[in-house]
Amino acid sequence: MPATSASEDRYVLYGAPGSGATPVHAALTLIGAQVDTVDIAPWEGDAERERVSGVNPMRQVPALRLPSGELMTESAAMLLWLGDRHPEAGLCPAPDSPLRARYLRWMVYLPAAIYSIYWVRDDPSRLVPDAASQPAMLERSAERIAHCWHLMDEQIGNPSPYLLGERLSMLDLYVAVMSRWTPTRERFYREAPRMAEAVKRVDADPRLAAFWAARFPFVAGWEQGQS
Ligand SMILES: N[C@@H](CCC(=O)N[C@@H](CS)C(=O)NCC(=O)O)C(=O)O
Repeated sequence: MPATSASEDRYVLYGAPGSGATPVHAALTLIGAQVDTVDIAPWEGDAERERVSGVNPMRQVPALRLPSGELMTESAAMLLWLGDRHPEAGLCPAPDSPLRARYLRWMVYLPAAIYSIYWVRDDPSRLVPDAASQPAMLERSAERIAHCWHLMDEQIGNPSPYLLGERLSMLDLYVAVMSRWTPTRERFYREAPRMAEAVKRVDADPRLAAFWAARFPFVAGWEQGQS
C-alpha cells in the first residue's frame, strides 16, 4: 500500500467521547490527518442506535468514512489499516518485523476477547431478559474482562517502555482507552501491572494532551470511573 501524505487525508469518524472511536481518533491525531467527528452514543438507547444504523447496520460505533469514500467498521481493522497506510507515523511494526506476529495477536485479542463483551453489557436485556438476573451478568462479565486483561499481562512479554517495546504503537492506544472502561483503570492496574506503565505513558504523551482533554478527559476520579 503506498504511503500518502497524512495532511491530504480527510476522514469522518462516527463515535462519541470515550467510545471505541477514541483510539482511532488518537491514531489519526498522531498521524496528522484531518478528522470530522459525528458524535453518536448508541449505548444510550435506541434513538442513538437509529442515528448510526444508516452508517453501520450493526448499530454501533466506531464507523470511519475513509478518504476514498468507503465506509469501514471494526475498531481493530481501522487501527491496523491506518498503521499500514501511514508507515511514516511509525505506529505499527512493519509486515516483516519480528514484532508483527505479537502485534497482530494482541490487536485481534482485544476486540475478540474483551470489546465484544460490551455488546452484552450495553443493553443487558438483549441476552438476559429477566431484569433480576442482569446484575449477576454485569458482575460476571466485568470479572471476565478483568481476567482477560490479566491473561494478556501474563503473556505479552516485557512491555517497556511501550507494549511492544521501544515504540508507541496502535496497540498502546487501543489498550490505553479500553482499560478505562469497566471494570475501571484502577482494576486494570491490579490485573495488569506489567502493562500499567505503558498505558500511563500514553495518557501522559504530550502529543495527545489536547486530544485527551477534548475527547476523553482525565476528570477527578477517572481511574475509579465505570462505563
Ligand atoms: N466490534 C466493534 C464493537 C463496537 C462496539 O461495541 N461499540 C459500542 C460503543 S464503544 C457500541 O456501539 N455499543 C452500542 C450497542 O452495542 O448497542 C468494534 O470493534 O468496533
